[in-house]
Amino acid sequence: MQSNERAVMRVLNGEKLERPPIWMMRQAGRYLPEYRAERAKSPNFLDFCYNTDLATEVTLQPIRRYGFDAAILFSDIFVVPDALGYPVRFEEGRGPVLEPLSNEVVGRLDQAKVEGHLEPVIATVKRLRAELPDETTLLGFCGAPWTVACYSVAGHTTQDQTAARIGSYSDPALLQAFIDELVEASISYLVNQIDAGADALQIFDTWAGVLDDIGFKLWCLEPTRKVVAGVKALRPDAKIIGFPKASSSRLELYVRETGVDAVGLDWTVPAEVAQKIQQIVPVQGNMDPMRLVAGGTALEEGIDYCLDIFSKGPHIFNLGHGVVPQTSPEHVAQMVKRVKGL
Ligand code: 1CP
Repeated sequence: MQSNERAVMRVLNGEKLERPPIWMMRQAGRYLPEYRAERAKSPNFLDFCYNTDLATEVTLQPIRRYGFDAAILFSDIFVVPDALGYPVRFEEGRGPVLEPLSNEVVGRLDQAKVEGHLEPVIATVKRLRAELPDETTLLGFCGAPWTVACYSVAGHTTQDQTAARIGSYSDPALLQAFIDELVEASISYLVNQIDAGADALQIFDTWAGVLDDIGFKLWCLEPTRKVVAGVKALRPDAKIIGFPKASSSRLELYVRETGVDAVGLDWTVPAEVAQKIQQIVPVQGNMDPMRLVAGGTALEEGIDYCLDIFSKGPHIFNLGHGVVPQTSPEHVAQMVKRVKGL
């Protein structure tokens, strides 16, 4: 099968399908018992990401169980700073812990180490393309520079990225220097994913929505535009989905300024905005993941609403953000069936 015949790729090429293809952000993860079993084999989360056997296995699990139309490479946004030599680790029950951003740590980053360090992830992409069903699209990804930088400035997960916003105002030169390193490393990482067999790529900008107007231009639009342009300069046919979370009112600007081929929508994007964007580029989304936790009529209503509002143009069914660990695997099966009209 040609890559452009796969359902998700057809939509990314602008086709409207009778039934939208479906995949789910964070589809490999803790809501699946088979994921937890594999995860237990590697207590260190980054080691888990760099273990080609384990990462291949957990990427395939949701494809086997549900027959999603796309698989997303199992990895994490923090493999890029890790590859640059940025101190990052995962703590049980706490999540990512990074050394706070400083001129000293940025000065120590080394682009020359990136490709070699990420080789196991690229090996996973190759294995996945060989093992996935022919009709399944393989998605690669990276974190958007701003979202990765948010965790670096704060040093850990926060609710509203107060520390990163203050840092962006008090020392923009430091943030810019780090973002520039992330842009360069992300371009090489994404190009290598394409060369290894990824059909398309997604850039996750989970924290785009906390920025003010000036910051959005500097830290979301500009770095994303550079990553997209950098990848496309080397691989002009690469398809890129942008996901600037919580950026409803800036989606049109984002699409125009970054050059992404499609855009992921979170669940707060109103139908009128979503439909307007869908006339410009294919869209992906956007059911609230909490409907998937609740199940029952709330789930059915959410699915039907999405199918209805996006029925006039190219659409990939997805959640508005990642599936959460407390989700019942049975609800996911019900969602896939309903979206597929079974
Ligand atoms: O213990 C575990 O098993 C760790 C949980 C976990 C998982 C399953 C983490 C740690 N990362 C991942 C995988 C992952 N992360 C994938 C691939 C799998 C898939 O989608 O099926 C992807 C695409 C990501 C991307 C990611 N990581 C983002 C962007 C998308 C999003 O969900 O917002 C972000 C912000 C992260 C950071 C991250 N990774 C992990 C944690 C605990 C965190 C912090 C999250 C937070 O701030 O709340």
